[in-house]
Amino acid sequence: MRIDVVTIFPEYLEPLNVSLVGKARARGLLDVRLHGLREHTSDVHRTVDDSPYGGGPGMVMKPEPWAAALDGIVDSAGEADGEVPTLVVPTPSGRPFTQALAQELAGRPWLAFAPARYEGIDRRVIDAAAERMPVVEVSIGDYVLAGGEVAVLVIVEAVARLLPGVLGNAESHQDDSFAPGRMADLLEGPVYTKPAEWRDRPVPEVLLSGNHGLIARWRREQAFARTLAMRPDLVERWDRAAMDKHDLKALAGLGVHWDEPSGRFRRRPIGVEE
Ligand code: JEB
Repeated sequence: MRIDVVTIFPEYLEPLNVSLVGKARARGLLDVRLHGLREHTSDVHRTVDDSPYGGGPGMVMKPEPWAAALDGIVDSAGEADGEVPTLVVPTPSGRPFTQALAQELAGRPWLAFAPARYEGIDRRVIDAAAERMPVVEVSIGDYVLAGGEVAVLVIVEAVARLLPGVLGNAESHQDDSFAPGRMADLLEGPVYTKPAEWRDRPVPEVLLSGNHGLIARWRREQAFARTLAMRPDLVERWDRAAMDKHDLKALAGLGVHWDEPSGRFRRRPIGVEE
């Protein structure tokens, strides 16, 4: 996969040289190219921002440097003409970034990222780009950052680990909490390693039992309990057909039952006794 990033802070993207993404690049699985937005200005001050039309606080990123930078990236496709990147624009008003979107992006051969600063980029840049290439405006969560660079790091890491050959078998992501399939919508429970006892805290005995059926069942119960505690909103997405009799018993112990009228699992209301 090829990834281009246009930013006024290329140094903010140094983490792309490290760890999983850095290794994927070194192994030739990922071709990451950083571009300084100010290289595409023509005034002595290398200006990338201006005051907003209509007034209001803050500054807005000027269209011309962005257009020049994006033109340069699209033109760099060269002989592979007709090839365009998918443009990913981090913004607090974007589509929520999820594992499903990470998988969608991991299926594309070429991504270009446009992390902004200030109050964002002049809208016409995104509208014009969308006439030439797929554009996805993405938000990494419901909190406010000062710019899009950290969002790029998040998205690139989530996408890179899905690329063929990037993760070793030992780090397989088949059971990830949000991956589609059996474990979808279930958070992972606790994990332990040696020593078997540490500061008077033993590892749960079942994990040392060697009984793999029992271990799998215990882990699943832990996952149910964890999901209920941390993400009760996920409970209504649980699939009845994915539960066996052991699951239903474990869930009953946690106060969760299948509700036939609504066709979903429900938490027993608290403070309401028969
Ligand atoms: C992303 C950004 C800003 C209003 C307008 C601009 C560029 N989940 C997220 N929170 N914040 C951002 C984001 C994502 N993805 C984000 C790009 C920019 C914030 N800002 C600051 C804040 N409020 C400028």
